[in-house]
Amino acid sequence: SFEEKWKTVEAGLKYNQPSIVHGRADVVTVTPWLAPVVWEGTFNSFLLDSIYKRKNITIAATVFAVGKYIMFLKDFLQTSEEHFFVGFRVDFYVFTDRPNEVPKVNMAAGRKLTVRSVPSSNRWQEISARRMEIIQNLIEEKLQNRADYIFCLDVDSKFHGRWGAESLGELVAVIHPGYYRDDRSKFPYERRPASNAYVAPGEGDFYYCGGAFGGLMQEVHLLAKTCRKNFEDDTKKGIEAAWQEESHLNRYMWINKPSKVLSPEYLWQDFKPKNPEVQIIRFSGVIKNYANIRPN
Ligand code: UD2
Repeated sequence: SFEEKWKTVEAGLKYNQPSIVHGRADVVTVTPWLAPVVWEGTFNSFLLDSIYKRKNITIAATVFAVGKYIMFLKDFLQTSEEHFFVGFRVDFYVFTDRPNEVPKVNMAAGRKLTVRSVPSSNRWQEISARRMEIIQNLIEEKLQNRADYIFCLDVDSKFHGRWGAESLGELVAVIHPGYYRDDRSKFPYERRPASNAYVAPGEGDFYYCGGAFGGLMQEVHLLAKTCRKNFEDDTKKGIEAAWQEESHLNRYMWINKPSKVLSPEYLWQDFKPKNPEVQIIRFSGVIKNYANIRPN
């Protein structure tokens, strides 16, 4: 079990000698600004757990389940018990307009779930986009001194493999599984200069997911606050970015480089066949019928 293995770690960790000449050769494991790109085979999970366990940290995670998306919550929470920061203190914050339909999921000691009500909405774009405002408020009102790190995750997804301390960093972005082999001219960034989410041709590092991001509380607070303001200023001008808050997040990560980048192992999509460089899928979006689950 995790606890038993961790005892061995505490007793004096024995692990394979690290190498700086042998490693994964099929993927890039560091960005040009020297942020690690986390791929399977680049880290030792027990070593990382032992380092972070000593710090006695708390990880907060937000998830939105508005309208029919409540149906995804059970699998999301159940699989997170098996894979997401197992052995750590984890506080989930569920935002929903259907608090009575939040499923009962057994959670391990040290893990808890808080349900917060949010209004329903007739536009899915608004639900998706208002997340930044709600995350900003949550951090300001509640989390500033209560948790160290925060991850913000899409609910229509499940965990299939470890997502743990290797993902911790100041500002953490996840590479979108749909575009990482493409030229950046094909990335679906917002391309209208009038939008605050604008990314010019010839700019941009990667295309990141709106469905998973995180980092230190202060960093994610600044991200949420900035994206919310940029989104609202766009709205005043009658512009909605191509992929709502995902577009604003991509603009933010272009200006403020993430200190750690998670490979597409950390957010795959079930409809996509696995590419050879993806040795493990840790978290993946389920197949959904948009017409049946979105309000419009
Ligand atoms: C992409 C992004 C998503 C968001 C969206 C932008 C990934 C994998 N997905 O996904 O994060 O940036 O584009 O428009 O990066 N939600 C509800 N109720 C609703 C609609 C949405 O609760 O009726 C919440 C829910 O937590 C969901 C999230 O908003 O997971 C994103 O919405 P989506 O799943 O419809 O967006 P999708 O899959 O097109």
